[in-house]
Amino acid sequence: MTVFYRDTWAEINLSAIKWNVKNVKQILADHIELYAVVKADAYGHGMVPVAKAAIEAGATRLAVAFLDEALALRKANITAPILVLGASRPETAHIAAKHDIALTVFSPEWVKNAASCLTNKNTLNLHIKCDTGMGRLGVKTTDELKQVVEAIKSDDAFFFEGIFTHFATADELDTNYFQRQAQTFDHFLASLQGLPPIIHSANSATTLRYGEHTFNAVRFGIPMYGLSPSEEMKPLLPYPLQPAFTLHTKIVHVKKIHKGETIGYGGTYVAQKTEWIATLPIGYADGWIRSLAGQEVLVDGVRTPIVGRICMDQCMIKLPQKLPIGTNVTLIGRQDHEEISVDEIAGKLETINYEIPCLISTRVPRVYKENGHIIETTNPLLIN
Ligand code: PMH
Repeated sequence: MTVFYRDTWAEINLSAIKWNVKNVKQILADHIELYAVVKADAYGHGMVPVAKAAIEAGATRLAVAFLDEALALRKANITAPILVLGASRPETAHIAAKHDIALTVFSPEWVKNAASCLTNKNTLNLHIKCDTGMGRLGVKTTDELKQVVEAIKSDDAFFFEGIFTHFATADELDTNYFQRQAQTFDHFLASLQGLPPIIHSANSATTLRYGEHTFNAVRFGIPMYGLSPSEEMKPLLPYPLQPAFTLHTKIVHVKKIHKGETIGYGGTYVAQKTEWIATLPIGYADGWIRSLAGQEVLVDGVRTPIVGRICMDQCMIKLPQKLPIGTNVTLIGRQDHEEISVDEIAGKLETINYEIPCLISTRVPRVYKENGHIIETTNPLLIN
Protein backbone atom coordinates (compact mmCIF):
# COMPACT_ATOMS: atom_id res chain seq x y z
CA MET A 1 0.00 0.00 0.00
CA THR A 2 1.47 3.32 -1.05
CA VAL A 3 1.35 6.33 1.19
CA PHE A 4 1.12 10.05 0.55
CA TYR A 5 2.50 12.87 2.59
CA ARG A 6 0.34 15.83 1.60
CA ASP A 7 -3.00 15.94 3.36
CA THR A 8 -5.14 16.28 0.26
CA TRP A 9 -6.91 13.24 -1.12
CA ALA A 10 -9.98 12.03 -2.98
CA GLU A 11 -12.01 9.20 -1.52
CA ILE A 12 -13.68 6.76 -3.88
CA ASN A 13 -16.48 4.78 -2.32
CA LEU A 14 -16.44 1.44 -4.13
CA SER A 15 -19.53 0.30 -2.20
CA ALA A 16 -21.38 3.21 -3.87
CA ILE A 17 -20.10 2.11 -7.32
CA LYS A 18 -21.35 -1.41 -6.61
CA TRP A 19 -24.75 -0.14 -5.41
CA ASN A 20 -25.18 1.92 -8.57
CA VAL A 21 -24.27 -1.06 -10.78
CA LYS A 22 -26.41 -3.60 -8.88
CA ASN A 23 -29.43 -1.32 -9.15
CA VAL A 24 -29.15 -0.83 -12.88
CA LYS A 25 -28.81 -4.61 -13.31
CA GLN A 26 -32.19 -4.92 -11.59
CA ILE A 27 -33.94 -2.77 -14.16
CA LEU A 28 -32.33 -4.58 -17.10
CA ALA A 29 -33.49 -7.91 -18.52
CA ASP A 30 -31.09 -10.74 -17.63
CA HIS A 31 -29.75 -11.23 -21.15
CA ILE A 32 -28.56 -7.60 -21.47
CA GLU A 33 -24.80 -7.16 -21.17
CA LEU A 34 -23.56 -4.24 -19.12
CA TYR A 35 -20.53 -2.33 -20.36
CA ALA A 36 -19.06 -0.38 -17.46
CA VAL A 37 -17.64 2.76 -19.09
CA VAL A 38 -14.29 3.27 -17.35
CA LYS A 39 -12.56 5.54 -19.85
CA ALA A 40 -10.67 8.64 -18.70
CA ASP A 41 -9.45 6.84 -15.59
CA ALA A 42 -13.05 5.92 -14.77
CA TYR A 43 -14.17 9.54 -15.10
CA GLY A 44 -11.33 10.51 -12.74
CA HIS A 45 -12.18 7.90 -10.09
CA GLY A 46 -9.44 5.40 -10.98
CA MET A 47 -9.85 2.88 -13.79
CA VAL A 48 -8.63 -0.40 -12.30
CA PRO A 49 -10.37 -0.35 -8.89
CA VAL A 50 -13.61 0.90 -10.48
CA ALA A 51 -13.47 -1.75 -13.23
CA LYS A 52 -12.96 -4.49 -10.64
CA ALA A 53 -15.80 -3.19 -8.44
CA ALA A 54 -18.15 -2.87 -11.44
CA ILE A 55 -17.41 -6.44 -12.54
CA GLU A 56 -17.96 -7.75 -9.01
CA ALA A 57 -21.31 -5.96 -8.96
CA GLY A 58 -22.46 -7.50 -12.25
CA ALA A 59 -20.96 -5.57 -15.18
CA THR A 60 -20.01 -8.12 -17.85
CA ARG A 61 -17.88 -5.93 -20.12
CA LEU A 62 -15.73 -2.78 -20.02
CA ALA A 63 -15.55 0.17 -22.38
CA VAL A 64 -12.71 2.67 -22.72
CA ALA A 65 -11.86 5.44 -25.17
CA PHE A 66 -8.39 4.38 -26.27
CA LEU A 67 -6.33 1.23 -26.78
CA ASP A 68 -3.81 2.46 -24.18
CA GLU A 69 -6.55 2.40 -21.54
CA ALA A 70 -7.58 -1.11 -22.56
CA LEU A 71 -3.97 -2.30 -22.30
CA ALA A 72 -3.70 -0.80 -18.81
CA LEU A 73 -6.73 -2.89 -17.79
CA ARG A 74 -5.14 -6.05 -19.23
CA LYS A 75 -1.88 -5.21 -17.44
CA ALA A 76 -3.90 -5.21 -14.21
CA ASN A 77 -4.97 -8.79 -15.05
CA ILE A 78 -8.55 -7.85 -15.87
CA THR A 79 -9.87 -10.50 -18.25
CA ALA A 80 -13.38 -9.16 -18.97
CA PRO A 81 -14.15 -8.32 -22.62
CA ILE A 82 -13.06 -4.75 -23.43
CA LEU A 83 -14.25 -2.44 -26.21
CA VAL A 84 -12.29 0.62 -27.33
CA LEU A 85 -14.95 3.20 -28.23
CA GLY A 86 -12.65 5.70 -29.92
CA ALA A 87 -10.58 5.48 -33.08
CA SER A 88 -7.41 3.37 -33.08
CA ARG A 89 -4.59 3.31 -35.61
CA PRO A 90 -4.95 0.32 -38.01
CA GLU A 91 -1.31 -0.61 -37.43
CA THR A 92 -2.16 -1.29 -33.75
CA ALA A 93 -4.72 -3.97 -34.71
CA HIS A 94 -2.33 -6.84 -33.89
CA ILE A 95 -1.81 -5.46 -30.37
CA ALA A 96 -5.57 -5.30 -29.79
CA ALA A 97 -5.98 -8.84 -31.19
CA LYS A 98 -3.15 -10.21 -29.04
CA HIS A 99 -4.80 -8.84 -25.88
CA ASP A 100 -8.33 -9.75 -26.92
CA ILE A 101 -9.46 -6.13 -27.07
CA ALA A 102 -12.33 -5.21 -29.41
CA LEU A 103 -11.91 -2.10 -31.56
CA THR A 104 -14.38 0.34 -33.10
CA VAL A 105 -14.34 0.72 -36.91
CA PHE A 106 -16.15 2.90 -39.39
CA SER A 107 -14.16 2.75 -42.62
CA PRO A 108 -13.43 -0.07 -45.09
CA GLU A 109 -9.91 1.32 -45.67
CA TRP A 110 -9.17 0.98 -41.97
CA VAL A 111 -10.17 -2.70 -42.09
CA LYS A 112 -8.00 -3.34 -45.17
CA ASN A 113 -5.01 -1.57 -43.59
CA ALA A 114 -5.48 -3.44 -40.33
CA ALA A 115 -5.67 -6.79 -42.19
CA SER A 116 -2.16 -6.31 -43.53
CA CYS A 117 -0.67 -6.12 -40.03
CA LEU A 118 -2.59 -8.99 -38.43
CA THR A 119 -1.17 -12.48 -38.06
CA ASN A 120 -3.73 -15.26 -38.24
CA LYS A 121 -2.95 -16.26 -34.66
CA ASN A 122 -5.45 -13.96 -32.90
CA THR A 123 -8.84 -12.88 -34.20
CA LEU A 124 -9.65 -9.20 -33.86
CA ASN A 125 -13.18 -8.42 -32.67
CA LEU A 126 -14.67 -5.36 -34.32
CA HIS A 127 -17.68 -3.19 -33.56
CA ILE A 128 -18.97 -0.95 -36.31
CA LYS A 129 -19.96 2.54 -35.20
CA CYS A 130 -22.92 4.20 -36.93
CA ASP A 131 -23.18 7.98 -36.84
CA THR A 132 -26.91 8.55 -36.43
CA GLY A 133 -26.60 12.19 -35.43
CA MET A 134 -23.84 12.60 -32.85
CA GLY A 135 -21.54 13.80 -35.65
CA ARG A 136 -18.42 12.37 -34.00
CA LEU A 137 -17.41 8.91 -35.32
CA GLY A 138 -19.17 6.39 -37.52
CA VAL A 139 -20.49 5.42 -40.92
CA LYS A 140 -23.15 7.80 -42.14
CA THR A 141 -24.89 5.70 -44.79
CA THR A 142 -26.07 2.09 -45.18
CA ASP A 143 -23.80 1.91 -48.20
CA GLU A 144 -20.73 2.74 -46.11
CA LEU A 145 -21.94 0.23 -43.51
CA LYS A 146 -22.18 -2.48 -46.16
CA GLN A 147 -18.63 -1.77 -47.34
CA VAL A 148 -17.23 -2.02 -43.82
CA VAL A 149 -19.13 -5.27 -43.19
CA GLU A 150 -17.81 -6.74 -46.45
CA ALA A 151 -14.24 -5.74 -45.61
CA ILE A 152 -14.56 -7.42 -42.18
CA LYS A 153 -16.13 -10.57 -43.58
CA SER A 154 -13.53 -10.90 -46.34
CA ASP A 155 -10.77 -11.73 -43.85
CA ASP A 156 -10.79 -14.53 -41.27
CA ALA A 157 -8.59 -12.48 -38.99
CA PHE A 158 -11.64 -10.37 -38.09
CA PHE A 159 -14.83 -11.14 -36.24
CA PHE A 160 -17.84 -8.84 -36.70
CA GLU A 161 -18.75 -8.79 -33.02
CA GLY A 162 -20.91 -5.72 -32.67
CA ILE A 163 -22.63 -2.66 -34.05
CA PHE A 164 -23.49 0.49 -32.15
CA THR A 165 -24.40 4.14 -32.14
CA HIS A 166 -24.33 6.98 -29.62
CA PHE A 167 -27.14 9.39 -28.73
CA ALA A 168 -26.50 13.12 -28.47
CA THR A 169 -29.60 14.17 -26.48
CA ALA A 170 -30.77 11.14 -24.48
CA ASP A 171 -30.53 13.15 -21.24
CA GLU A 172 -32.84 15.95 -22.46
CA LEU A 173 -36.58 16.17 -21.83
CA ASP A 174 -37.31 16.89 -25.51
CA THR A 175 -37.13 13.45 -27.14
CA ASN A 176 -37.48 14.43 -30.82
CA TYR A 177 -33.84 14.29 -31.81
CA PHE A 178 -33.36 11.13 -29.76
CA GLN A 179 -36.23 9.41 -31.60
CA ARG A 180 -34.79 10.45 -34.97
CA GLN A 181 -31.41 8.96 -34.06
CA ALA A 182 -33.10 5.75 -32.84
CA GLN A 183 -34.96 5.41 -36.15
CA THR A 184 -31.77 5.97 -38.13
CA PHE A 185 -30.06 3.21 -36.14
CA ASP A 186 -33.00 0.85 -36.81
CA HIS A 187 -32.58 1.66 -40.50
CA PHE A 188 -28.87 0.76 -40.33
CA LEU A 189 -29.70 -2.54 -38.60
CA ALA A 190 -32.44 -3.39 -41.11
CA SER A 191 -29.95 -2.98 -43.97
CA LEU A 192 -27.69 -5.76 -42.64
CA GLN A 193 -27.80 -9.31 -44.02
CA GLY A 194 -27.09 -10.79 -40.60
CA LEU A 195 -26.76 -9.11 -37.24
CA PRO A 196 -23.61 -9.39 -35.13
CA PRO A 197 -23.97 -10.85 -31.62
CA ILE A 198 -23.77 -7.53 -29.75
CA ILE A 199 -25.96 -4.55 -30.59
CA HIS A 200 -25.80 -1.47 -28.38
CA SER A 201 -27.03 2.07 -28.55
CA ALA A 202 -27.78 3.01 -24.95
CA ASN A 203 -25.63 5.33 -22.89
CA SER A 204 -26.76 5.73 -19.27
CA ALA A 205 -29.54 8.21 -19.92
CA THR A 206 -31.02 5.83 -22.51
CA THR A 207 -30.55 2.83 -20.22
CA LEU A 208 -32.40 4.51 -17.37
CA ARG A 209 -35.17 5.97 -19.53
CA TYR A 210 -35.81 3.80 -22.58
CA GLY A 211 -35.60 0.06 -21.93
CA GLU A 212 -36.68 -0.69 -25.50
CA HIS A 213 -33.46 0.79 -26.92
CA THR A 214 -31.12 -1.36 -24.91
CA PHE A 215 -30.95 -4.15 -27.60
CA ASN A 216 -28.65 -6.65 -25.87
CA ALA A 217 -25.98 -4.42 -24.32
CA VAL A 218 -25.78 -0.99 -22.69
CA ARG A 219 -22.88 1.37 -22.03
CA PHE A 220 -23.25 2.58 -18.47
CA GLY A 221 -21.17 5.55 -17.35
CA ILE A 222 -22.05 8.54 -15.19
CA PRO A 223 -24.69 6.95 -12.86
CA MET A 224 -22.18 4.22 -11.99
CA TYR A 225 -20.30 7.07 -10.29
CA GLY A 226 -23.52 8.17 -8.58
CA LEU A 227 -24.14 11.22 -10.75
CA SER A 228 -27.14 12.07 -12.91
CA PRO A 229 -26.62 12.35 -16.71
CA SER A 230 -28.20 15.83 -16.50
CA GLU A 231 -30.12 18.12 -14.17
CA GLU A 232 -33.33 17.50 -16.18
CA MET A 233 -33.02 13.78 -15.65
CA LYS A 234 -32.84 13.93 -11.86
CA PRO A 235 -36.62 13.53 -11.33
CA LEU A 236 -36.64 10.61 -13.79
CA LEU A 237 -33.96 8.52 -12.08
CA PRO A 238 -35.38 5.06 -11.29
CA TYR A 239 -33.32 4.60 -8.10
CA PRO A 240 -31.36 6.88 -5.76
CA LEU A 241 -27.77 7.16 -6.99
CA GLN A 242 -24.92 7.06 -4.49
CA PRO A 243 -22.08 9.48 -5.35
CA ALA A 244 -18.70 7.76 -5.13
CA PHE A 245 -16.33 10.74 -5.24
CA THR A 246 -15.45 13.02 -2.32
CA LEU A 247 -12.50 15.41 -1.94
CA HIS A 248 -10.71 16.27 1.29
CA THR A 249 -7.84 18.28 2.68
CA LYS A 250 -6.58 19.53 6.07
CA ILE A 251 -5.70 22.96 7.41
CA VAL A 252 -1.92 23.50 7.34
CA HIS A 253 -1.74 27.06 8.68
CA VAL A 254 -4.02 29.39 10.66
CA LYS A 255 -3.62 33.12 11.28
CA LYS A 256 -5.50 36.18 12.48
CA ILE A 257 -5.66 39.07 10.01
CA HIS A 258 -6.84 42.60 10.63
CA LYS A 259 -9.05 45.05 8.76
CA GLY A 260 -7.33 46.15 5.52
CA GLU A 261 -4.94 43.17 5.22
CA THR A 262 -5.15 41.24 1.95
CA ILE A 263 -4.99 37.58 0.97
CA GLY A 264 -3.32 35.95 -2.05
CA TYR A 265 -1.99 36.98 -5.45
CA GLY A 266 -3.26 40.37 -6.56
CA GLY A 267 -4.46 41.16 -3.03
CA THR A 268 -8.02 40.71 -4.25
CA TYR A 269 -9.45 39.78 -0.85
CA VAL A 270 -9.35 42.57 1.71
CA ALA A 271 -10.37 41.85 5.32
CA GLN A 272 -13.22 44.09 6.50
CA LYS A 273 -12.56 43.27 10.16
CA THR A 274 -10.42 40.94 12.26
CA GLU A 275 -10.72 37.44 10.76
CA TRP A 276 -9.27 33.95 11.06
CA ILE A 277 -7.80 32.65 7.79
CA ALA A 278 -6.58 29.10 7.10
CA THR A 279 -4.36 27.82 4.31
CA LEU A 280 -5.27 24.57 2.52
CA PRO A 281 -2.74 22.48 0.54
CA ILE A 282 -4.77 22.23 -2.67
CA GLY A 283 -4.64 24.47 -5.71
CA TYR A 284 -5.23 24.78 -9.41
CA ALA A 285 -2.55 22.22 -10.30
CA ASP A 286 -4.76 19.70 -8.51
CA GLY A 287 -7.71 20.66 -10.69
CA TRP A 288 -9.13 22.92 -7.97
CA ILE A 289 -9.11 25.64 -10.57
CA ARG A 290 -8.99 29.41 -10.13
CA SER A 291 -12.63 29.82 -11.17
CA LEU A 292 -13.50 28.13 -7.87
CA ALA A 293 -12.47 31.28 -5.95
CA GLY A 294 -15.38 32.15 -3.65
CA GLN A 295 -16.65 28.53 -3.58
CA GLU A 296 -17.57 27.30 -0.12
CA VAL A 297 -15.92 24.35 1.61
CA LEU A 298 -16.98 22.48 4.76
CA VAL A 299 -15.04 22.91 7.96
CA ASP A 300 -16.23 21.97 11.44
CA GLY A 301 -19.60 21.08 9.86
CA VAL A 302 -20.25 24.53 8.38
CA ARG A 303 -19.84 26.19 4.99
CA THR A 304 -17.09 28.77 4.68
CA PRO A 305 -15.70 30.50 1.58
CA ILE A 306 -12.40 30.31 -0.26
CA VAL A 307 -10.96 33.84 -0.13
CA GLY A 308 -8.62 35.46 -2.63
CA ARG A 309 -7.22 33.79 -5.73
CA ILE A 310 -6.52 30.07 -5.78
CA CYS A 311 -2.75 29.42 -6.12
CA MET A 312 -1.07 26.48 -7.87
CA ASP A 313 -0.79 24.31 -4.76
CA GLN A 314 -2.70 26.16 -2.05
CA CYS A 315 -5.73 28.27 -1.32
CA MET A 316 -7.04 30.17 1.67
CA ILE A 317 -10.38 30.00 3.45
CA LYS A 318 -12.09 32.22 6.00
CA LEU A 319 -12.67 30.30 9.23
CA PRO A 320 -15.82 30.59 11.33
CA GLN A 321 -13.49 30.73 14.35
CA LYS A 322 -9.91 29.82 15.23
CA LEU A 323 -9.38 26.13 14.44
CA PRO A 324 -6.38 23.85 14.94
CA ILE A 325 -3.91 22.83 12.26
CA GLY A 326 -4.89 19.40 10.94
CA THR A 327 -8.63 20.15 10.99
CA ASN A 328 -10.42 18.22 8.20
CA VAL A 329 -11.82 20.26 5.34
CA THR A 330 -14.28 18.75 2.87
CA LEU A 331 -14.27 20.29 -0.59
CA ILE A 332 -16.69 17.74 -2.07
CA GLY A 333 -18.74 15.54 0.23
CA ARG A 334 -20.59 15.69 3.52
CA GLN A 335 -19.83 16.94 7.03
CA ASP A 336 -22.65 16.50 9.53
CA HIS A 337 -25.77 18.00 7.94
CA GLU A 338 -24.02 19.96 5.20
CA GLU A 339 -23.08 18.61 1.79
CA ILE A 340 -21.17 20.02 -1.17
CA SER A 341 -21.99 17.86 -4.16
CA VAL A 342 -20.13 17.35 -7.42
CA ASP A 343 -23.19 18.99 -9.02
CA GLU A 344 -22.70 22.12 -6.88
CA ILE A 345 -19.10 22.45 -8.07
CA ALA A 346 -20.22 21.86 -11.68
CA GLY A 347 -22.83 24.60 -11.23
CA LYS A 348 -20.24 27.02 -9.88
CA LEU A 349 -18.02 26.31 -12.90
CA GLU A 350 -20.98 26.38 -15.32
CA THR A 351 -20.13 22.93 -16.57
CA ILE A 352 -21.40 19.34 -16.28
CA ASN A 353 -20.80 17.00 -13.34
CA TYR A 354 -18.80 14.62 -15.61
CA GLU A 355 -16.03 17.19 -15.79
CA ILE A 356 -15.42 17.63 -12.06
CA PRO A 357 -13.80 14.33 -10.99
CA CYS A 358 -11.99 14.27 -14.37
CA LEU A 359 -10.52 17.67 -13.49
CA ILE A 360 -9.04 16.55 -10.16
CA SER A 361 -5.53 15.76 -11.29
CA THR A 362 -3.52 12.63 -10.65
CA ARG A 363 -1.41 14.60 -8.15
CA VAL A 364 -4.33 14.05 -5.77
CA PRO A 365 -4.09 10.50 -4.37
CA ARG A 366 -7.21 8.35 -4.57
CA VAL A 367 -8.16 6.44 -1.44
CA TYR A 368 -10.49 3.50 -2.15
CA LYS A 369 -13.01 2.56 0.51
CA GLU A 370 -15.37 -0.35 0.77
CA ASN A 371 -17.91 -0.67 3.58
CA GLY A 372 -16.20 2.29 5.23
CA HIS A 373 -12.74 0.67 5.24
CA ILE A 374 -9.73 1.76 3.23
CA ILE A 375 -8.78 -1.07 0.89
CA GLU A 376 -6.27 0.66 -1.39
CA THR A 377 -4.44 3.96 -1.68
CA THR A 378 -2.71 5.28 -4.77
CA ASN A 379 -0.08 7.90 -5.15
CA PRO A 380 0.98 8.14 -8.77
CA LEU A 381 3.77 10.54 -7.79
CA LEU A 382 5.64 7.87 -5.86
CA ILE A 383 7.51 5.21 -7.78
CA ASN A 384 7.20 1.95 -5.92
N1 PMH B 1 -20.75 5.41 -24.93
C1 PMH B 1 -19.97 6.32 -25.53
C2 PMH B 1 -19.58 6.10 -26.94
C3 PMH B 1 -19.54 7.44 -24.82
O1 PMH B 1 -18.76 8.34 -25.44
C4 PMH B 1 -19.96 7.62 -23.47
C5 PMH B 1 -19.59 8.82 -22.66
C6 PMH B 1 -20.77 6.65 -22.90
C7 PMH B 1 -21.16 5.55 -23.65
C8 PMH B 1 -21.26 6.74 -21.48
O2 PMH B 1 -22.04 7.88 -21.33
P1 PMH B 1 -22.76 8.21 -19.95
O3 PMH B 1 -21.68 8.43 -18.96
O4 PMH B 1 -23.55 9.43 -20.22
O5 PMH B 1 -23.55 7.00 -19.66
N2 PMH B 1 -18.89 9.80 -23.30
C9 PMH B 1 -18.78 11.08 -22.91
C10 PMH B 1 -18.08 12.02 -23.66
O6 PMH B 1 -17.43 11.72 -24.76
N3 PMH B 1 -18.18 13.20 -23.11
O7 PMH B 1 -18.93 13.09 -22.02
C11 PMH B 1 -19.34 11.78 -21.88
